[in-house]
Amino acid sequence: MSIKAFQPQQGRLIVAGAYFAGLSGLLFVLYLLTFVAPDALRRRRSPSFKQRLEEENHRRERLEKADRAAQKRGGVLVLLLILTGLIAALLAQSHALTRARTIERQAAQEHTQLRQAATEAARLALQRLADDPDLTVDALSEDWAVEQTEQTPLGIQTQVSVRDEQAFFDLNNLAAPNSPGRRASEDIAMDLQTLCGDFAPSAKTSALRDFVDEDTDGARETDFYRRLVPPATCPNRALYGWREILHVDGWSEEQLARRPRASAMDGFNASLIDHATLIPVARTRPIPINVNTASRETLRAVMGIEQDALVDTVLVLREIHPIRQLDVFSITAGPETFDRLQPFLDVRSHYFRIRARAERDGRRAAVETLVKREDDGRVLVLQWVEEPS
Ligand SMILES: [Ca+2]
Ligand SMILES: [Ca+2]
Repeated sequence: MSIKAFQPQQGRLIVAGAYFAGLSGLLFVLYLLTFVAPDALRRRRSPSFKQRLEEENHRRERLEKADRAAQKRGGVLVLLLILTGLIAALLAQSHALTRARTIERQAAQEHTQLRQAATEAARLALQRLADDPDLTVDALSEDWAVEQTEQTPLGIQTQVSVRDEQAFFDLNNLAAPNSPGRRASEDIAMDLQTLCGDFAPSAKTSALRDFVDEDTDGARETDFYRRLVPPATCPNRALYGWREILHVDGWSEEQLARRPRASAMDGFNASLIDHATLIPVARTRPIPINVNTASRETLRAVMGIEQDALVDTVLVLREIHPIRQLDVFSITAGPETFDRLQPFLDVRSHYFRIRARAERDGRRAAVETLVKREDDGRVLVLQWVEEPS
């Protein structure tokens, strides 16, 4: 039956239900008067009824007393159970805390051991640099350039490599003033960016020079950065690392991304971070590249994209043995070109970056340090960075 069909009959059903309830009530009252009431009157008039009633009351009192005693015992039991649970929970928490502290202490000890191993590996690399038997020339065939892998008695694997920072063109050279008659560091920086597929590097390079040079004469100096929202600063000093270059107007992660080698733009698909570096030291003259360790792209950028013959001569000569004198290029390039390039070229290196890593059971620690090796072989630490664990 649908709800609409049920509604008209609803009133009638209620009335029928009320009649039925009234009739049932009447029948119940008749039953009480006929059967229950006479029997009750008889029992009440009986002499033994009062005695039975008293006995019944006594029995009920005894039962109630026994019930109360049982309830008391039950309460004590529940309290004991709660207390036992609380003690167990406290013991479990104390055990968990002790265990967490032990794990924390073990992790700290583990990290200390790994740090010590990485530091020791870096120190040995510094020693190899200082022990270089020939400080007048540096090439990648020398002992310091060989990556070292070792295992300590504690079972820690260490790996250390030394990178010649002068194998790269230092973009902080833009902080040094250009000398008359010499190649400008901006031209090198722009040629390098062109080799990296950036064919409009002029504004970015100019902004980078303003950012790192001491003076405040330029379009992208302090005034420009103060007007930005939010306001920024122009440090007017050599940059400490790649993160800082991202604050230079026009520079972004895109310039620092590693580009795929297999590109249709063959010859212009180099990655800037593979051929440039940032040595964080103030200077009045550029820090040159080492012709024995620089990549082909770095040599092309420094010597000029049109100097392919000179670049090829360098690559051929250094294959035979490390280049000891730069004069040899005076013949290939001509004295004038050689003179222009000379401030940016060297056959030895002073700046090196050491990366040491220690590893055991998947945990590791790493240190990176930038050092300067003086002409007499003394090695000075310029930067020391520990990788957070
Ligand atoms: Ca050497
Ligand atoms: Ca400046």
